[in-house]
Parts: sequence; structure tokens; C-alpha cells
Amino acid sequence: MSIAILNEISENLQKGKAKIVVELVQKALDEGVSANDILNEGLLAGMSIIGEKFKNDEVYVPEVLVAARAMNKGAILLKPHLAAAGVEATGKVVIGTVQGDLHDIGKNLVKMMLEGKGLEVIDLGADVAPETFIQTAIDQNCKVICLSALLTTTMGVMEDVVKKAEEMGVRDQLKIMIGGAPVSAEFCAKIGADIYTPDAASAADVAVEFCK
Ligand code: B1M
Repeated sequence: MSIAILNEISENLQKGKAKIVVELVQKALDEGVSANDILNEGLLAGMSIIGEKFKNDEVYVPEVLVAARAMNKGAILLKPHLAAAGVEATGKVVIGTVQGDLHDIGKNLVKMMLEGKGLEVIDLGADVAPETFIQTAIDQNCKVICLSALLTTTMGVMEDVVKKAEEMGVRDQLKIMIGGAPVSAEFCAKIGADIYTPDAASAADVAVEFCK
């Protein structure tokens, strides 16, 4: 039963039917399907199929955009259910997708998990310049900067953020966390960022530690 509804979520997401996706996500929650299963086996499974089709030129940007919208709308419903029960951290974090990169689904998931842990999150959105990350962290007194990148052509901007923090004399006061599909722990070490985490949940766990 739950497998059928998860497949339905995936299929409707691929068609960009945001309204139906939202209804199905709510129905699955009402039926007791876990938020993690809905996220991973429904929404993200659908996004992954769209991603493959996109790569193979079977679908194009407009189809991917409507699927992305459906993904974001469905994920919003999961937010209260993904929050870790009883864990209330304190701290302020700034997050964004780096300059030149418009992909924001992964960044939104990380934000959701951070908020679920009780952290205050300043979301700069996508296509964010290096100096904006650093200036916001200074102005808003954030200890942690979370950077997301989905393109091999924009991951280098993460290094610019690290360099900008050095130039502005605040590198030792900030933790710089990086993530996104093309990013790795090796890349993190190479550019001198503090940590790479592979998914939204582990990013939130690490941010809580950094904020302590
Ligand atoms: Co784009 N796109 N896209 N796209 N797109 C990819 C990334 C691509 C791999 C598709 C492909 O060809 N196979 C490819 C990149 C190839 C490369 O760089 N090597 C690509 C391309 C080429 C492009 C364009 C250049 C296409 C074009 O115009 N010709 C263009 C670039 C636009 C730009 O950014 N300047 C483009 C545009 C778009 C859309 C606008 C249509 C849309 C984005 C909509 C949006 O985000 N609002 C889009 C989408 C949706 C994708 C795919 C299909 C899905 C990405 C996604 O949201 N995945 C993607 C293919 C794929 O990934 N299979 C693709 C789901 C999301 C939850 O995963 O973001 O990885 P992800 O987040 C994960 C982890 O990485 C991690 O947590 C999440 C899971 O828990 N994570 C972090 C992310 N950030 C983190 C930060 C952390 C820690 C963990 O700490 C701070």
C-alpha cells in the first residue's frame, strides 16, 4: 500500500503536478508512512528519474522546472515531520547556493533540516556572491556558512568564499560547510573549507556541533 502511494508521488512529481503531489504527500502522512520514506522513495526518487531523463535529453528545462516546483511544495509539508524530536539547538547559520548556480532544492532541504534542529537560518537563496555570504555572516553574527553547488562549473566559487573570508580577516571566526552533488571531501580539503557532508541530515548534525 505504502509503496503504491510512494510510486504515485514519484510519477506525479515527474509530470510536474504539484497540487496532486501535495495531496498525495498529505495522504501518505495520514496513512502513517514515514516522512523519510516519502522524501527518499517518493520525492527524491522522482527527481532522480527526471535527472536521468534530463541528462539523456529525454526531458528539457521546462519539465525539470515544474518537477522541481512540485518537489519543493511536497517537501514543505514534510518539514515538521523531519524535525528531530526533542533536539533544540541554538545558533545562527547563513545558507545559499553559490554564484552562477540556480539549483536550490538540496539547499532548501538542508535549510529545512537546520531549522528542524532549532537553528536560526538566514537563507540568501541561489546565485549568491562570495562577499554576500561573508558580509551577512559578519552582520548577522553567524558562526556557520553553508554553501551548496550543483554544477561542476560553480563549485570553484566555494573556494572564492573561503578566500574572501581570509581577505576580510574573519576566516578563523567562521565554519564553512559545503555540499552538493559534484562536491566531495577531497574537494573540501583542497579548497580549505571546514567540512563536506553528503546529505541534508548530516549537514544539520554538523552545524549543530559547530554552533555549540
Ligand atoms: Co540542472 N543540472 N541545470 N537544473 N539539474 C543538474 C545538476 C545536472 C547534473 C543534470 C545532468 O546533466 N545530468 C547538470 C550538471 C552537470 C555538471 O555540472 N556536471 C545540470 C545542468 C547542466 C543544468 C543547466 C546548465 C542546464 C541548461 O541550462 N542547459 C542549468 C544551469 C542553471 C544554473 O544553475 N545556472 C540547469 C538548470 C536546472 C533547472 C533550473 C531546470 C532545475 C533546478 C531547479 C531548482 O533547483 N529550483 C535543474 C535540476 C532540478 C537539476 C537536476 C535534475 C536535479 C537536481 C536536484 O534538485 N536534485 C540535476 C540532475 C541530478 O542531480 N540528477 C541537474 C535533488 C536534490 C535534493 O539533490 O541538490 O544534490 P542535491 O542535494 C542533496 C545533496 O547534494 C546534499 O543534500 C541533498 C540531499 O539530502 N546537499 C548538501 C546539497 N547541498 C548541500 C549543502 C551542504 C550539505 C549537503 O552543506 C552546506
